[in-house]
Amino acid sequence: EGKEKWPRGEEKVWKDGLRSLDTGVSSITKSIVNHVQTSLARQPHEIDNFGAYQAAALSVRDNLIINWNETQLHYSRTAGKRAYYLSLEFLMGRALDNALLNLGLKQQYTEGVDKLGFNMEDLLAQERDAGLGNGGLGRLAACYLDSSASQELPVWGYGLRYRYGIFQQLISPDGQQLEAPDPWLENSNPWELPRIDVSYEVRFHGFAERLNDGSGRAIWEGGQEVLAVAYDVPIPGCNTRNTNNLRLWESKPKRGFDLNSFNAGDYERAVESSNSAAAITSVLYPNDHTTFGKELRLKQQYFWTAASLADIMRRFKNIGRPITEFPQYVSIQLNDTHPTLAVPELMRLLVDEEDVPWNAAWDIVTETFFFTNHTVLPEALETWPVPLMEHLLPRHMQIIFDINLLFLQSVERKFPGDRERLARMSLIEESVPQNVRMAYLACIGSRKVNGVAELHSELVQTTILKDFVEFYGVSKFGNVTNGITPRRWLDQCNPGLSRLITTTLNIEKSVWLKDLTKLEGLLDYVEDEDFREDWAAVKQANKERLAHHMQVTLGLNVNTEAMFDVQIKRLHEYKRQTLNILGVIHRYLALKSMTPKERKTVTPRNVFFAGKAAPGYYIAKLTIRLIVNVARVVNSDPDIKDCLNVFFLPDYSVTLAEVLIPASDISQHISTAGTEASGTSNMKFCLNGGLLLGTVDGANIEIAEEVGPSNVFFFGHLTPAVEDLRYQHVYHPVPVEQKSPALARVLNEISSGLFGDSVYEPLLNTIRQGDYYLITEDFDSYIEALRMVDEAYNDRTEWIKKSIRTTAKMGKFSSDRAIQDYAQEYWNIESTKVE
Ligand code: NBG
Repeated sequence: EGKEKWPRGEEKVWKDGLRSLDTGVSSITKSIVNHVQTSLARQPHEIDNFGAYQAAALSVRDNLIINWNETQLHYSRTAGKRAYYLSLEFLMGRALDNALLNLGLKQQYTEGVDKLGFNMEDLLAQERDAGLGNGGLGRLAACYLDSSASQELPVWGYGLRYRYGIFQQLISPDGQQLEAPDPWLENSNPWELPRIDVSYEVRFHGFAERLNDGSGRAIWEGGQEVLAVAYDVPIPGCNTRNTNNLRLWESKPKRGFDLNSFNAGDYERAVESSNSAAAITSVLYPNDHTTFGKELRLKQQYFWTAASLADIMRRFKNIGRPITEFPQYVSIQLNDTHPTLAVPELMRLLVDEEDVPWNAAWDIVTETFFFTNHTVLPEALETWPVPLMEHLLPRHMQIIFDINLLFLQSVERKFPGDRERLARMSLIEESVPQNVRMAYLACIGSRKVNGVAELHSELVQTTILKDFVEFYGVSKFGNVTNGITPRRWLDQCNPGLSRLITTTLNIEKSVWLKDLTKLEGLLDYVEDEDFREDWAAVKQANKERLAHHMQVTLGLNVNTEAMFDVQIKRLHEYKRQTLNILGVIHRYLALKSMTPKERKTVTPRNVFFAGKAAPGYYIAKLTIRLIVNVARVVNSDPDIKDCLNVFFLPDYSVTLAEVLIPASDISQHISTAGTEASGTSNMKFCLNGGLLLGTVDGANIEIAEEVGPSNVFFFGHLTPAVEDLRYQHVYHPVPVEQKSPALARVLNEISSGLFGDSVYEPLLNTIRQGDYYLITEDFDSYIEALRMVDEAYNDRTEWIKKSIRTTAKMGKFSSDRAIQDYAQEYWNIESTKVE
């Protein structure tokens, strides 16, 4: 990175050898053929779609690398402040289409590929998703990378290069989720560059000995050392040469194997230690909103933060500024608590290795880090057992105890004698064994703490971090409402709508893609009948595209005249897919009790579900099973199948979302109020002209504020009521029959075996007893909201107007706005364009 001088040889010869970007069709076809011939070592006559995809991808990668190099040189030369986004998950999806669109080369490559006898769509379909994330948190990180590059901001992502991404979901005929591994790197990955020259040693275990010389320093030795090797993934910006970097670490044994064991004749033991090093980055943990406390997960977290910080420190040192200026050149965003070990790790680097006095080091740390919280669900707040941490990271445990001691002393000074407060705020939970509270460590180690939507940020400040707000004051706490990249989530996934918008607004596509508030211009055309017809035709084509996809991949027939009603997200009780399927059963029962003539007047409806359940989440898996069996019964009922169909699409992914979202008329975001921090698919659906059916939760609220209350369908209790209602359910339970007879009837039909034998009782009992997620409380208003959706859909002209108004008002939810919020309010970095 950033070498300026020609180290050897003749400058002119070097310069003549440098390649420039491919932009013309003929240079593109040349480069593709060249990759077939050399990189792939294959004959033109035996190239199939996959080979052609690989060659095209390598050719695009060449362009990305040229831009990447220019960008890194530019960032080093300007030596300005940089920001780093530390995330254990980056849910990137496919790269080829995104790269072509951002480079502005889609048209040329499509023509080139055509000349070589291939079809671009077929090649795009060859690519495997990079599924290095669970859901919203990981996809948010991916959207932020796209926006950082597009906004020409010097931001790098740091993550792990998992050999296996999120598991592949299979659904057995009786509705059980089965998990298969996702060996996404199997056929080689053209989108990464191995950097064998960039590697760091990371230590585990061993002994930490304090020097007790008043400096706070210690020496940490022994244990196991593992190598972190960098793989770089270029991140192209939209309509700019700026190409940022996502650096992913792979773990490797420091030496091939343990020579001592090998010489002692124990070959197996020798190889074992190398296996344990490689295991660190072997697999993405498939849990979301919950932590298992597994040692390997903690190893991943430290391995990744240590390598990333070493790399950031090395880059900072290249600038040659004194260490106290570190925060003037570096901001680091902690994406949830997963990278919190970066706080004690930076303390260790500064105090033990750079000889910075403790207090000065702490000032540097607390100027450098920023922390985003992504959930207030209590079961999701990460803690680690002290004995485990002590065993794996003895020096970090010491540092955490020291941070805690000094912190509690300052709390004591502010609130003298308030013992309960000290216990509440301690970084150490006094359980057996003790636990380290990672959210508190991230909070006190950071300059700013933010939530991801207005309501959520409010809840962070009034619930989980209330004491910290009282201690630090509110100015340390803020909100950055999430956003989504309109490049992938409109231009790429919905080319028809993108074209219609560009011709209607009559401006360059990249202009509105990079200033999404420009979509407001569409409001001028709401009363234009021709435009409305075009708008409706795009939606219809997207519904047909989805139907075709389901026909080809699942052999299913989908009625494209029906309303498309979609709920796609991780399976979780708080997201209430259960409420949705109970509503479907309610509809089914209502249809059954109609005469055939009455049924003919009903607008047909297709209800789509997709989403993965954490492998150990029993109730979530049972919900999938119920959905699949309801689908089986409903879709095969001759009375009903013309007015209601239910589908569970297996193996939800970024790529599947790209087909589902543009096809939706209405989508459901129906979490119990106060539980969904933000949600981001709600924004994607609305951007694509789908209307929203939701609770007053997360970013739904801000979407409604933008598009206006008459363009969304809201129902259910509000956040302040939730706590009381839960209390009543526990201490003054009222039978479901009394609360909601309609729901009681649905539950009884399930119990009586309408959808198969009695496996569903544990799921039903979560509703009948306790009902933590308040299905009973919200059921009737949910059914009423569905009725209003039906009614509104029957006035097709009005519906299309709502759809246009919704898209038009989504400007706020571009991740460009969100990333500018972070850049300006938090990181203090500036855009810098590569010319
Ligand atoms: C999730 C929230 C979503 C939010 C994403 C991105 C976690 C822990 N949280 O509501 O549940 O949209 O984060 O912020 O995955």
